[in-house]
Formats: sequence, C-alpha cells, structure tokens
Amino acid sequence: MQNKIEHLGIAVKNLKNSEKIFQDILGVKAYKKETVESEFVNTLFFKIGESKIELLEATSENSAIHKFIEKKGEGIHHIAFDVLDIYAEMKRLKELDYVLLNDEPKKGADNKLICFMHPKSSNGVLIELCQEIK
Ligand code: CMX
Repeated sequence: MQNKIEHLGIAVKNLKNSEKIFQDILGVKAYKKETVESEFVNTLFFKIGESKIELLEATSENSAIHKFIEKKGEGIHHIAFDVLDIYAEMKRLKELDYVLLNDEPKKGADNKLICFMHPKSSNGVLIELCQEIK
C-alpha cells in the first residue's frame, strides 16, 4: 500500500538557478544537497510541512535527467510514493504485471531504498517507490 506522496521530482538544467527560484517560492532553504553517482544526478531537497520537492540536475549525458530535458524540457519528472515495505510493494505490483525498472530496491537520495516503475505502464507518469532506511 502507498503511504503518502513522499516527494515530487523536478528536472532542472541548473541546480543553482533553480535553488533560488524554489527558495523564493517556498520561502524555505533547501535542507539537503546530495549527489547520487549511480543515477548521474545532483539533487536538492526542500521540505514544507509533510511535503518534499526534489530538484534534479544531470551530472552527465548518461543521466535520465539529461535525456528527459532534451526530450521534454525542464519540469515535473516523477512522483515518489512512500511505502512501508518496498519489497512487498514491488512483489505486489509485479504480480499485477506492472513494469518495474529494478529487480531489487536500490539506494537512492535522502536515505531511501527506491524502485522506479516504467512510465508506459502508469499513464505516462514515472513513479518511484521509496522506503526510508531506518
Ligand atoms: N516521465 C514520463 N515519461 C518519461 C520520463 C519521465 N520521467 N522519462 C522518459 N519518459 C518517456 C519518454 O518520453 C519516452 O516516451 P516515447 O516513447 O513516447 O517517446 C519513453 O519514456 C522512453 O524514453 P527514453 O528517452 O527513450 O528513455 P529510456 O527508455 O532510455 O528511459 C526510463 C526512460 C523511464 C526507463 C529512464 O528514464 C529510467 O530508468 N528512469 C528511472 C531512473 C531515473 O529517472 N533516475 C533519475 C532520478 C534519480 C533520483 O530521483 O534520485
């Protein structure tokens, strides 16, 4: 079962420029900056109440973020749902024939185990399942 929306991921060309924009809009400073080398991204997290925004900047042309921006431009890249048991949730969705992009959860930004679902199996929306690493 999905617990709540954990964050929205936004693909940006330049993290520094976008940091100022989202700081202005949200009225708070980012609480975390993190590079995820396996995903070729620099990330920046903002939190307002229970809600989080993750800004994503590509660090290489191999990055999914680089490809996304080339094709669609900057904008909302994914929705991440917080799940209580990512293994059980991956198994449940796989049994329902949804396309998961990882066989096993992997380590993502912000202390999470994550798994992405292919946007073609979810109405063109890239979905990330994530569970906090305790
Ligand atoms: N949302 C919606 N559609 C998307 C998408 C996204 N974020 N990214 C790609 N697509 C669409 C493309 O537009 C394309 O659609 P068409 O076939 O209609 O043209 C299709 O998916 C295939 O796209 P592609 O550019 O050829 O890219 P790939 O198939 O190589 O990869 C995907 C697409 C989703 C499998 C890949 O981006 C992926 O594995 N994503 C998960 C990992 C990720 O996004 N990492 C970055 C964030 C990490 C983090 O949050 O820390």
